[in-house]
Order: sequence, then C-alpha cells, then structure tokens
Amino acid sequence: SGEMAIANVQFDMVTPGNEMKWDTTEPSNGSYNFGPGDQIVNWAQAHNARVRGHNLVWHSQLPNWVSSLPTNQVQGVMESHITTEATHYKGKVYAWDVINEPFNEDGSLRQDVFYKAMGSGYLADAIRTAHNADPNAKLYINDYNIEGENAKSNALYTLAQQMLSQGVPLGGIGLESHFIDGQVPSSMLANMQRFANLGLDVAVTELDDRIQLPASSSSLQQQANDYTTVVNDCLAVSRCVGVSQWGVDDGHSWIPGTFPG
Ligand code: 9MR
Repeated sequence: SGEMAIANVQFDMVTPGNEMKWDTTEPSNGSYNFGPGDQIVNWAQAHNARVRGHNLVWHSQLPNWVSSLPTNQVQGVMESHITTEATHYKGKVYAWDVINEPFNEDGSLRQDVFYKAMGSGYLADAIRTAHNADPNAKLYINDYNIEGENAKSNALYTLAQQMLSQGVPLGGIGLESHFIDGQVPSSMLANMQRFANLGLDVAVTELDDRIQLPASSSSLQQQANDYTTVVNDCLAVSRCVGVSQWGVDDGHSWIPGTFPG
C-alpha cells in the first residue's frame, strides 16, 4: 500500500497502535496472543526500525476479566502480564510504555482497577517488574495533555522525582502530543527540558494535530507550523529521543472516529 511504501523509507521507529495492548495480548487469564505484535516487530527488524512497545498497564482496552477481578488478585495478574509480555519481547523493543495514561486532568491518579487494588504503589511495582523482565528496555510513563506545564504534568514531574529518588528504574516520559491545530503549548520545550534534567529521556510518542473540516490553506499552514514547532522543540532537548506520529496517513487516523469533523 502507499502507507507501507512511505513507512518503509521514511520511518526508523514504529509503535503498534493496538497490537501489544492487554485486550489483544492476554484476552483471557494466562492465555497469550503475540501474533499481531510479532508482525510489527518482524517489519521493524526487516527495516532496521526500533520498536516502542505500547503498552503494558492501561485502564483502557483492558479485558473485562481483569477489571472484574477480586482486588486481592490484581497485583499478581498485573505482574504476570508484564513479565510474560516484556519477556516475550525482550531484546526486541527499544522502550516500553509500561504505564499508560495514569493521571486525571487535575493531576490526581485515575481510580482504575490497579489503583483500587494497590494504591499509587502499582506504578513503581509495574516499572520494577518490567525492568526485571527486560533490563535493557527504556521504561516509560506515557500520557496526554502533559506536553506543556500544567497541573497534570506537574503531578507527573513530582511522581518522576519520587520514583528516581527511590531507585525505581523509570527511564523516560512519553508526551503523546494529540494536539489541536494552533494549540501546541508554548511551554512544551521547557517542560521536556525539566524532565530531561532529572536524567530521563523524553519522546513525542503519538503526534497528531487535528483540524476542524473543511481545512483551509491557513489551517493547513498552521498545522505545518505546529509540526515544525514540535520537531524543533524535540531537537532543542538533547534527551528528546524521537518524534512518533500516530499513524502514517490521515486515512488511518483515530481522529475522525473520536472527533467527528
Ligand atoms: O489508535 C488507537 C485506536 O486504533 C484505538 O481505537 C484506540 C482505543 O483506545 O486507541 C488508539 O490509540 C490510543 C493510544 O493507545 C493511547 N493514547 C491515545 C490513542 C488514541 O486514542
């Protein structure tokens, strides 16, 4: 396809959009399916592309059997899931989004099944468990609306500081970067730099920049400016290790399905 022709020559890193998420990889307790994720890894190996593993622990695309577990079984199941998946992909993924989207907009932690079972301790436990399975992978917390300085990114910054001071092997912060045309935060560079100053990598992990249709020449020019700003911000931070666009082309974007028009 045209999409693959572009990916084959213009990209040197790939993130599976859905293929490594819990609902695909462990649809029932202890029964694993790595076929779809393996196909992406195979493409990456054939094209010398690095793989960002996405993701191990997330409240969404989580099978019902996990969300309905008795509280006292959640930790064991979470650790088994992380260990099995990170071991399967050991040496094949450059980085893991170990924890995806743990924060509410106000900086509090989401009251998901993991939080309810373990409190905030699930975060460090997940990172340590992934590190035991694949010590060479860079282990990330990945979230949206943390690109600029705000309540959510401040809470993440505090969490990252705490984790590092406790020896938790956190390696990076993923800034999803699902932007609205003309609204790239002006504090993005400074925000990335403060995480980098903690000794963490940062990465733009899911970039897109949505335009209300119909697009005009000025909205398209604004979008081009936004992409330029994001890439330049990343280039200005030496610990910013990459920019990943969420999908190769607009035809396969998640945006129209979630934001009509
Ligand atoms: O691109 C993914 C889309 O195909 C799925 O339907 C959707 C379901 O939640 O997840 C999309 O990817 C998300 C990513 O895993 C985490 N950050 C937000 C992304 C867009 O929803």
